[in-house]
Amino acid sequence: MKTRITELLGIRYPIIQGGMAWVATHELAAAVSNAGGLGIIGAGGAPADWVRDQIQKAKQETGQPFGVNLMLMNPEADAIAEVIAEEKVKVVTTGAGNPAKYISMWKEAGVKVIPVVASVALAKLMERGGADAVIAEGTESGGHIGEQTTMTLVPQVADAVSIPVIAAGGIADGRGFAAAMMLGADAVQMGTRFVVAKESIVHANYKEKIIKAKDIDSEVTGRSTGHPIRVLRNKMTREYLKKEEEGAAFEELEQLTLGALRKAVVDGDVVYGSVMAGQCAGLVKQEETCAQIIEDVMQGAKQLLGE
Ligand code: TUI
Repeated sequence: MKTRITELLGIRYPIIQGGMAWVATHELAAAVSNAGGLGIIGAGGAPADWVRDQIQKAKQETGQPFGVNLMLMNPEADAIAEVIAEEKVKVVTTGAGNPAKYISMWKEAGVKVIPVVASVALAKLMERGGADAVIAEGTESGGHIGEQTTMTLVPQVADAVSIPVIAAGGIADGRGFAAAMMLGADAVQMGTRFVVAKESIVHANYKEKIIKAKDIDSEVTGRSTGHPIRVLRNKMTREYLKKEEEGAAFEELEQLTLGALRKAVVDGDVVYGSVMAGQCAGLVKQEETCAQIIEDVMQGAKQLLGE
């Protein structure tokens, strides 16, 4: 399937893997790229030298284009932005902030720039600043989220900018892909479904928790702190939401979540850890290879879209 995004990035299928902190390592990114999508290494809160090492490993594992996601709240964001330019990574996506100050450096290095936006205003700002495309990410997503739903955000962003739009949030199968195209998207980004991929290094407990999740099993922690994060419900979220309701201080809440994502992904502690996942977790039924996931999404979409 050809779209403005497959043309822009030189990839076979308009499917991008979310740049998930701790989850989106070189193993997952290379597997997605080798399967014809765009794999992304998630810098998350990691140091710059870790990101460089991941990029170099991915270059060994795939000859296809791949990207890096820069989470803008990372204290080493400046250094990581430079690593991305130095390593001439094909694509950078950004999240949880405004990447305007890095765009010219990346463009000069030939890096395609695709910021995640959660509003029309930021999408327009990014287009004016030279972004090559934007990812319009709805509140159905896992992790750090905005307020708008994918259903409302994607068409409004598509109307507001002339660069390609990638839809994210709630998309896990061919139906979601087809719907995103109908909303005006040129590609989709999927996170939750790729967490459960065979090539994903995530702990088996985390994958199992996603596979077992039902429609109503995600919750949003941190609305009161200004950092809303969608995760699957467990002991940690129950405690967190109770404390939040009681008006707990930022520091106390931070204490509950500090290192919690690592705990879930690496140690498999899905009781006290932060099991970030989107509302589409209920659509994810089994562990499959990245190639099987992409094949399934594209097959389903092609039937619906009649292509
Ligand atoms: O970034 C994400 N999702 C994430 S990042 C993350 S790591 C983390 N861990 C603990 C605490 C905080 C983060 C987990 N999940 N998605 C992309 C995204 N960006 N979603 C929403 C936004 C966004 C929101 C507001 C982007 C820009 C924005 O406004 C920026 C501005 O300054 O105008």
